[in-house]
Formats: sequence, C-alpha cells, structure tokens
Amino acid sequence: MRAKRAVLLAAAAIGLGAAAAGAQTIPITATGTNTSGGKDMSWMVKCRDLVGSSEQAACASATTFTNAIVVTASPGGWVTTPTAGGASYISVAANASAGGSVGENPRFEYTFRTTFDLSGLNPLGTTLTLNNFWLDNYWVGYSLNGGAVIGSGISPMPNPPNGGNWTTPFQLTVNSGFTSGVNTLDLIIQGNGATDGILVEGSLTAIPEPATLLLLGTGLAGVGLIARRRQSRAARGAANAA
Ligand SMILES: [Ca+2]
Repeated sequence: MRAKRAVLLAAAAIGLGAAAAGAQTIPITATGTNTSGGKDMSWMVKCRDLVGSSEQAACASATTFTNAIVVTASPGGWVTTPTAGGASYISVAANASAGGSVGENPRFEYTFRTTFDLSGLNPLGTTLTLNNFWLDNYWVGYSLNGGAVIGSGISPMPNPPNGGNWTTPFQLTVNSGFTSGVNTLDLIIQGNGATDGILVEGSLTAIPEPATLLLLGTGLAGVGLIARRRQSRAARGAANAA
C-alpha cells in the first residue's frame, strides 16, 4: 500500500516536472496599471528636445529617466484609455503634451523604459510580444539591455511623420537580445509635442534555463529512487509476513 502511494507520488512529481519544463508566460506590466499619484511605477520616461532650442516644460521635467505620467485624456484617434484590460497611455504629462503644439514635427524624442525578470529562465528561449502597442507619433525602435536601437519586429510597419500612427494598434515581437536575470526594455518614439505617448499590453514566453532543468531532473531521480526503495522494503515486509 505504502509502495503504491510512493509510486503515485513519484508520478505526480513527474507530472509537475513536465509542466515546469514547458514554456512559462511572464507578463509585461501594462502601461498605466501600476500607479501611484498619477505616476506609473513600472514605466519610466526620458524626453529629448530634437531641436534643442528651448525644451518645453513637460519635456524638460524628464531629461533623465523619471516615472512616466498616466495620461487621463483620450485625444481623437486614440484607443479608449484605459482599455478593457486596464491599460492607459503614458507620457511626460497627464495631458500627454510636452508643452503644447509646436511647429517642428517631430520635435521631441521619448524613451519609455520598463524591466522584467528572467531569473531561472533561459534567455535564449525567450520571446517578447507586445500584442497591443499604440504610439503617437512616430516609431524609432526598441533597445534591449542598452543594445542597438532596432526598428524592425513591429507589425504593421508604422508610417513616417504625419502618417497617423495613433489610429493603429501595432504588435512588436522580440526574439533575441535577452539576458539572465533582470532585463531592461526601451521603447523609443518621436512626437510633435502635442499628445505624444504610448500604450502597451504584452507578455513574454520563456523556458527554464538548462541548470533549472538539471536540478529538476535530479529531484525527479531522487523521488524515483525513494519510491523504488520503499517498494522493495514493502516487498520484503510482505515476504516476512508470509
Ligand atoms: Ca503627437
């Protein structure tokens, strides 16, 4: 009876192990969902004046990375904010404007930054998918862990200036450039200074790193050994009783 239970336990452990060895989903914190006092605690923003003459006030308040501001307005053409999933646009100001409408277009560059943790997971087997990605105005690219800025991987391909990107939901897929532990994702856009921002919903899929799989395998072998020992002990006990 005890041996049977041990075998069942071992089988259950193997089942759990198989589930753990499969792909895991790690959420990217959607923009505007982890907030405090109107600030996004999971997303930072940095703003740069491309013309360089006189930074508008809201851009000047974010020349180094600071918590992004949750946008409370929905300009024409933007997806309703917050979305059904709770996400909102983020920017350098609650009205999404770096300092009102300005003549130069694009005038400002924004780098939005978030982090995610791949501890215990294989960076080589990771895929990042932003399945609901809105931006106003222009796509520049993404950067992982301070690497090169990459403009590809987005679908459909955003329009050049004055193309009305804010009416289109984009999808961004990233398959390489990940590292062990905490990763940094930068999304870089440019805007005209009036209603500039991004809205992001997405997640990562990752598989356990080889070392984790090895540990898991060792653990399973141990469980199997215990089960076998219990089984033979039970068999001896039965023989003695007979
Ligand atoms: Ca704009």
